[in-house]
Amino acid sequence: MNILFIQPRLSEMQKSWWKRSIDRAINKFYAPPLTLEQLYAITPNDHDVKVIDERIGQKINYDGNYDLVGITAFTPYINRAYEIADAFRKMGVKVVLGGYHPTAIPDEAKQHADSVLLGEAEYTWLQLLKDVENNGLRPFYLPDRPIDQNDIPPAKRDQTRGNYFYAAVQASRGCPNRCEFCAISNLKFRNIVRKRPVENVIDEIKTISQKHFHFYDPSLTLHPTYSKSLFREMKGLNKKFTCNGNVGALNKDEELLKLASEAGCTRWYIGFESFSQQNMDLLKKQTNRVEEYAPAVKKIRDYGMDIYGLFMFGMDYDTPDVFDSTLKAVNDLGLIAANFSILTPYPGTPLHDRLDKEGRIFSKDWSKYRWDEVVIKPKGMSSEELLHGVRKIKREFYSLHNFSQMIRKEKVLELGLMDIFSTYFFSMIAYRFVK
Ligand code: B12
Repeated sequence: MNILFIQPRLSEMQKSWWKRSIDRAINKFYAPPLTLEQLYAITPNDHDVKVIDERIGQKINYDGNYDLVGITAFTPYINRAYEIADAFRKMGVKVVLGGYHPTAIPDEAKQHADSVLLGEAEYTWLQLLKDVENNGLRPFYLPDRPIDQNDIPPAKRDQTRGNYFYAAVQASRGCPNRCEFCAISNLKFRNIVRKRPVENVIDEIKTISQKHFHFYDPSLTLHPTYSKSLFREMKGLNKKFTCNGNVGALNKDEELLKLASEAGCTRWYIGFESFSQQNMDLLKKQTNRVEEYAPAVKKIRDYGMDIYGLFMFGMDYDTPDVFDSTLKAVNDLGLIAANFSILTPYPGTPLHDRLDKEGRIFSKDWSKYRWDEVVIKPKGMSSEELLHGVRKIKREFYSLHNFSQMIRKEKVLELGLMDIFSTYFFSMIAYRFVK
């Protein structure tokens, strides 16, 4: 069969060409489409596969004689995914939707697709292909067991590698932590951490042509023993990488930090979320305790790595002064890159159910479910205060004045100009001028 896999763009495109160009460049650096590369890899070789990533400006050919179109989408991309799906179906082409949003709300997705594949695809996709060939496509496919990590082939990158400055790899899937807002651990089977054999991951990394890559694992601190053996084997591969991790483990385990650094880790992405322990308790994020933020950051820096801090606003204990106090606290930590988001209740999460019950979700326009729009009524401030407060902290954090202050801080300059450039300036352009 002739199969097309699509990563849609956001439904609201940036209007001016320069904003669109910067958005594309950011995706080329930070967001290689591992989902499509993985779907391509699990498709048997007797099918012809084409991979399209709209986020980097690639165009969909609606006249490509495709027998089957597979579209991936998490929530902010779903409206555009539905638009593409509707267009192909009008032409009589079969469409399958998959990914986080269709998995959370399969009945909604089914209105725009011939079939919805829920959860991980490694087992069900093969069955689905056979069913299409036999004209017996079912409306829904759901795996009956978690995917054995031995059954994950290396991603196929021959169509994508030339387009992205960074590559992406996944060593493990799942997270047991059940943070209230998280769309991973609250889905079936995704609350079980599954680790790919280290040798498989190493073999895959060796095939990557780029020097830099991201680990797309939910967190590489969930099983430190596993991560340590992975990092040990990576030493000498001459790669640079970034990954996600949690404060508690990073603060406790210096051996992990040392091995990560020796393996080529340049930056940990950490979801600090809030400087209020009450908020953290409410979010049920037990992996990070506020009192450990500063020592953890210091230790990571001591081992020559950088930190990208992720923060959210609009939690129940946030009041209008939270923006100023957070800016001060982030600067005291000495972070040079951070993202400030608005709490968003993704479908399928306990946060969504709680706020929905309390009548506090006022928009279910999924295109607004990005980090920069308000869809909830917060408790401690108005929705407008939340929106303007987040815009203000982004502006102030990424101001030249703030940058000149933070660059003087101990250890920051030791990160090297390239790291400072790639973290700080990209984020500044992204958050101050584009988003
Ligand atoms: C990499 C990543 C990104 C990248 C972009 C990746 C991309 N393709 O666009 C970046 C860093 C840009 C990003 C940004 C954001 N992200 Co993000 N991101 C991820 C991450 C870490 C990995 C996703 C991934 O590629 N996994 C690897 C592949 C192989 O797994 P997979 O996608 O699950 O695919 C498998 C199955 O789901 C299935 N499948 C998936 N799609 C399809 C389609 C078909 C047709 C079929 C058959 C099967 C199928 O098959 C695959 C193989 O089994 C996940 C968390 C995680 N670890 O999963 C969050 C995650 C997807 N992100 C999330 C969010 C919320 C965001 C942001 C809105 C966050 C924010 N506040 O800034 C932004 C939005 C970006 C935007 N432009 O608006 C949420 C999504 C929740 C939701 N319901 O939408 C997640 C789940 C994180 C979380 N903890 O909740 N993200």
